[in-house]
Amino acid sequence: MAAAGSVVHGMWASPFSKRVELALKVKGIPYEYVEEDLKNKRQYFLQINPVYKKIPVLVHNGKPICESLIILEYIEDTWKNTGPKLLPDDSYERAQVRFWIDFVHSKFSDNVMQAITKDGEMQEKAISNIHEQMKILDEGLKRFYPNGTSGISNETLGLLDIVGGSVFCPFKASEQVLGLKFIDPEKTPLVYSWVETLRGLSLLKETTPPHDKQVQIITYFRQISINPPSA
Ligand SMILES: N[C@@H](CCC(=O)N[C@@H](CS)C(=O)NCC(=O)O)C(=O)O
Repeated sequence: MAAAGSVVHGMWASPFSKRVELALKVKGIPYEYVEEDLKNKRQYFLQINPVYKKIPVLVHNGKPICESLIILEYIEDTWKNTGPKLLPDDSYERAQVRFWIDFVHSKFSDNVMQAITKDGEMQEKAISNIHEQMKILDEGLKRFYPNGTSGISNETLGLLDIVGGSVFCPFKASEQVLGLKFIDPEKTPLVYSWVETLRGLSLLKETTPPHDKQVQIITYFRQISINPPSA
């Protein structure tokens, strides 16, 4: 018989697995966490995500669900009446939230990785993309926070906050390693105050990877990408 309960298979530095943990915590769903070794994937892990072979995977009552955004929707569907609602009731509003979730999910992580692992023109392009997308997001967020972000709390976090928090709360580590500012209080004040509010919440503190450990891994990635060890 399949094991009852929820198991998150993740990796400590991954915003994709952190957002799944955060959603379960917001809902108050107990779960077990299993750290996967992505350099040496075990047979069981390949069985639960045979298509993409990536974390996160949520195994609920023995059944695997893959891809972070699909897992978040599954959590909201499965525990609709448990804890706070993560999506609005109105279908048009839900579509708007999903649109900006997709934007945050798809526009930043790859560019930050490029900024960390490249130099010269490629790095400049990635940094300029990040600044451009931040401005677009700043405009987009006005719909959700017309009166500012001070009302956000552990109890009112929605899916957009969960995805935004997982992507942007760890940004300080990349900013420190690269000596840059990605989230500028003057150029994108709403994104800045959103992320600062999220950073102040205990649930985000619990699910954001430790700053020093992130600085270490980002510095390492940058070093091996810019100056690969000679064979
Ligand atoms: N689209 C996926 C992305 C997940 C992802 O990129 N996971 C990375 C870790 S951050 C991974 O498992 N990489 C292992 C590999 O590519 O072999 C999601 O949203 O869940």
